Amino acid sequence: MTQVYAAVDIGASSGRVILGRMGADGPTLDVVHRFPNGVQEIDGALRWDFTALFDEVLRGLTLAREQADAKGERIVSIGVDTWAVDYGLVYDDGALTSQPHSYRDSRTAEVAGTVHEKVPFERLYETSGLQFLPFNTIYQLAAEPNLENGQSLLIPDLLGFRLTGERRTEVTNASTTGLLDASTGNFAGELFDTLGIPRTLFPPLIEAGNTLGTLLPAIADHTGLDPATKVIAVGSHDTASAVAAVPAGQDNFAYISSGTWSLVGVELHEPIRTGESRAANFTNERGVDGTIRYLRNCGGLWLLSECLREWGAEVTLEDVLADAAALPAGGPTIDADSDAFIAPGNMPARIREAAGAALESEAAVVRCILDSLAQVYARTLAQAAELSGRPIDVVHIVGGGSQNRLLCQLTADATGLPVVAGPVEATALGNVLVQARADGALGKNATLKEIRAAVRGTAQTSRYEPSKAFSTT
Ligand code: ADP
Ligand code: LRH
Repeated sequence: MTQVYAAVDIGASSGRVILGRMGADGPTLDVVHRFPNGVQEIDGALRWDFTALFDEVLRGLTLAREQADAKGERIVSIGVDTWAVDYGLVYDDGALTSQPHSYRDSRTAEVAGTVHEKVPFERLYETSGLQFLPFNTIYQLAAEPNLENGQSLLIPDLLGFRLTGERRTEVTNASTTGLLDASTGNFAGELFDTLGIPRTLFPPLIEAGNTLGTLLPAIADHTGLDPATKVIAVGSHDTASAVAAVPAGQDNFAYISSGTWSLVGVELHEPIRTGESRAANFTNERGVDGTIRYLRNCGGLWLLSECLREWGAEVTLEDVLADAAALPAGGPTIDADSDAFIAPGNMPARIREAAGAALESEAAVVRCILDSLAQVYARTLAQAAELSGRPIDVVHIVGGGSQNRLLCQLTADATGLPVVAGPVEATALGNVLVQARADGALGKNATLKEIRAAVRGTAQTSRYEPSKAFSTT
């Protein structure tokens, strides 16, 4: 019976359940279920509807099992990844205290100062190496009224818990809390103590590639899956899985994981926590196999998707991108990376105001967003190369944004570097390949290089050459 792997991958804008197969050339994916995701106003705050998301996951796993059955295949394991930073608080019996807050909720606006009074940001950075983002878990926890009554499970860990009954904190995502020591890869106990966070708030760590558990009987019954189906810890931070599947064939590559956010940087083996790095607000997130993603979380296609939400069904992504591509270069730009764009609502007006220009058509607003993103990418990649001492020969763009041909070309032009765009579903590929490795279908000791070579075997990519001279100054 052919072995297949189910990847549950939920981004801030949509989720999917995907079946991954290992073929002779490399992995192939079948999207069996897609569903929308987004922040919602629930009980007076911006939150995720976790109950609805879990229902979609179960529906997707049921469809995946039906599809596998129809082909005479067996789902060996399931891996779960989602966006980072957010968590659900659960009581001892596992029930959620409320729907999880979204990182876009304004509750953290006031708390960073309080946290930094207890532990100056310089010290936080020396320990965790995490860039300052007002919504990092460490600040969200400071806004919680009561941490004594339960446990905090990061969103993919919460899904894993609901599937298996096992409580763990997967390391790649733990590194986005601000509470992990970047040198040791363990929780920084003294930070918990100084900030008054119970050391037992998060369950014990688990590394990607290890088995979290098998399905709870009720989940097996509901989905029709074999109760022996494993849930494997993958790079549960979606960006960790995406970067594991960047189809790079050389060392000197940079990546942009392009979706709601743009995660822009290079892969290293040791964190960089110098004063210059802190000043440039670069982050050291943990990747699969102990790698370090040295990157900046930059503004992303949230700016565009929020505009489309405002404009309604009459303006389609395809049409507005075609119109934006026809506009001349050199139009107004904004700082697409500004915190001013984190909150939802009224995005076109906020962009026009920041641009100080009328931007009369929708296409002009879109062109402004994309020119501005390309500018941010060029600046960030130049800094990444300088701060890390690692030259960059090629930029890989993966994720939904790799389909945006205008943005890919503008990025090549602004950076002066060739851009290789795709695969779109890099995150799910990284998720599936870590499962396939754990199962032995890829070789139990396969390195990240070998994982990437497997991706290259089947990935659909497009190449964009820079069309003008490059300058980083
Ligand atoms: P996330 O994981 O953060 O939810 P995705 O990686 O799914 O994000 O990327 C979503 C983004 O991809 C959308 O906001 C949209 O801008 C872009 N995108 C999706 N489909 C296309 C397409 N056909 N052409 C251009 N851009 C696209
Ligand atoms: C992308 C992502 C990113 C985080 C943000 C909260 O989906 O996980 O890496 O910074 O969401």
